Amino acid sequence: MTRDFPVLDLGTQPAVSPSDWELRIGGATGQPITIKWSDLDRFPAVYLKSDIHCVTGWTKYNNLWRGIRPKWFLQEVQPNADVSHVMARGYDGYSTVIPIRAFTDDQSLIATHWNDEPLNREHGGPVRLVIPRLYFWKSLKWLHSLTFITRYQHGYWEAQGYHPEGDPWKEQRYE
Ligand SMILES: Nc1nc2c(c(=O)[nH]1)N[C@H]1C(S)=C(S)[C@@H](COP(=O)(O)O)O[C@H]1N2
Ligand SMILES: [Mo]
Repeated sequence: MTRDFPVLDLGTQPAVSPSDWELRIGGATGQPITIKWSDLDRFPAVYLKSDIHCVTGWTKYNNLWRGIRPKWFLQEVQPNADVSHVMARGYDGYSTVIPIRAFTDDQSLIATHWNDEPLNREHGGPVRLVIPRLYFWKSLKWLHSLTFITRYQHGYWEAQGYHPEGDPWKEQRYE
């Protein structure tokens, strides 16, 4: 199933079962919440086809992702008006920073399925982000928390010189 779909991470692939999975949403919001797997049913699932652009040069076209739209979450969480970015953290300790506009883009997903199969552990299951308008390092695997922030901060790769935005069409690879 993962043929021609490279696996890239820090070297640990946390095993998180759907029943253990938790997503903590907080930061600059009046309404911090924790979301569990069964809560995802409250939101409509959508299918989106998108391409993967990795900063190291590979591209993988026509991935069919299934998940829920980040902007639907926001209706529950109500981030403050001055929120500029979301800091996403994974169960492996990895983090990445995403401009709020890219996070709420219609192409973005909190994904549970890839090509009609539940997301496997290697590719970030049970739940990962898919932010197709940005380079793939922003598509965080093993999603564990989302923190709304009002000023840019580095995530893991951004602290090592990757670009704060990471727009493939502008070739924003490194600063
Ligand atoms: N939690 C977590 N998410 C992550 C990473 C990571 O190390 N940990 N690596 C990023 C990088 S650099 C890339 S290129 C993609 C790779 O996703 P894939 O393994 O599904 O191809 O995941 C991104 N999301
Ligand atoms: Mo990457």
